Amino acid sequence: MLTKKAFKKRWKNLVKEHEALLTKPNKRVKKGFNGLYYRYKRPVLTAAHTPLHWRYDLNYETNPYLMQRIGINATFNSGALYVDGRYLLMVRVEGWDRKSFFAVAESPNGTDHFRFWDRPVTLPETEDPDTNVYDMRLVTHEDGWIYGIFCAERKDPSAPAGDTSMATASGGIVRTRNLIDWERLPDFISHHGQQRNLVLHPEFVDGKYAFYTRPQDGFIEVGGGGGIGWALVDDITRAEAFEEKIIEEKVYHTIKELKNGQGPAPIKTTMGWLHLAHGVRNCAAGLRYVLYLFMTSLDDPSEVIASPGGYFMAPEGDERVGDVSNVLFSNGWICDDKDNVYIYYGSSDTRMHVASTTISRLVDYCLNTPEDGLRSAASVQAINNLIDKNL
Ligand code: BGC
Ligand code: BMA
Repeated sequence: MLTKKAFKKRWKNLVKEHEALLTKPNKRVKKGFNGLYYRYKRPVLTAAHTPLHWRYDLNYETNPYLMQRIGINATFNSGALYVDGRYLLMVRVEGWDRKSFFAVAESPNGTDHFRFWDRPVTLPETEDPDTNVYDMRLVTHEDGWIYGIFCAERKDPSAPAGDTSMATASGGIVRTRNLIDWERLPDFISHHGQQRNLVLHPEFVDGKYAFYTRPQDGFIEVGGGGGIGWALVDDITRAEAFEEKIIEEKVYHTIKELKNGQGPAPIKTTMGWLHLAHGVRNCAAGLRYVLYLFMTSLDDPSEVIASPGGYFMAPEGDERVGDVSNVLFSNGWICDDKDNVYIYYGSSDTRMHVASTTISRLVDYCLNTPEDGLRSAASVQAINNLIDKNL
């Protein structure tokens, strides 16, 4: 065991290293800029950013080796909210024990100096306790509440004895005024199977709460139909979708061939609602997750009015590797009061990044990127159209 002096010295070093990490400035990467968005040099959050007092017992008597008692494995897939000039992330934090939970991290500028609040979120449970919770979308609704919509995962009660992996995914709902005290509402009831990637639309539609859904036949497989759905709900304290209409389908031989899901809640622009989503395809190396955009109508947010073809962001460089490699996933973005957009995305279920852009760039991208023609010949045609304009 350490001497008291060595204990103190080791602690001082840990704090120093941690502080150095938390205060490192981040820079946009200008090299290779594609006109759409800037990536940043460093991830905004990693497991190492979590507070030392979540992981170490600081008492010499009970932890004479100054060992980590609790380990954090990853920080990823964060919801995001802009409140009074503060950039808040609702981070999916995963421990060494594979359980995810939520914790708020705050930055003064959106791109660096993210720091976790002192305690993770104490999320109330329903009578049917969640095994695992993840991917919270934060939405300030026009009803005045801040909602957190997340995936609540439980062991499938119909799993045969010995099957320790069959699970169910449902839409969990909490609400708060201060991001500290949370009220848990009953899980979203869907008559179309399991739900992952449930998202609340920020405004009432025809006087009702509107949800983007993602009905799926099984825990992983979306199965029949499939895509991003739309459901109206009378009472959010007993949210039940009697009808889910698919507004944004999965499509053969595209970036969303296997499944897709709404990312964060859409952003309202003068040209329509801007949506960020993820698309998944299956290949020999496993599932590949990329991010894409689309727009819906201001009059009817369930009507798609722009579908730029292909992906908007795909895993690059170090982002490609992690616990679940080849994954970019986003459930949070922030539009500040100057129309700057910060897209927060997790890479490979391991760490959090930011990309910055503006509303006008995103709208231009959506309205002027050719749609996916769905065949190789159509892709060549789209390139030839551009060449004809240019030459
Ligand atoms: C994991 C999620 C994943 C889901 C489907 C869950 O157990 O926690 O990250 O999206 O399985 O693969
Ligand atoms: C999904 C999500 C994410 C995750 C992804 C890849 O289904 O809900 O949490 O990033 O799988 O594992």
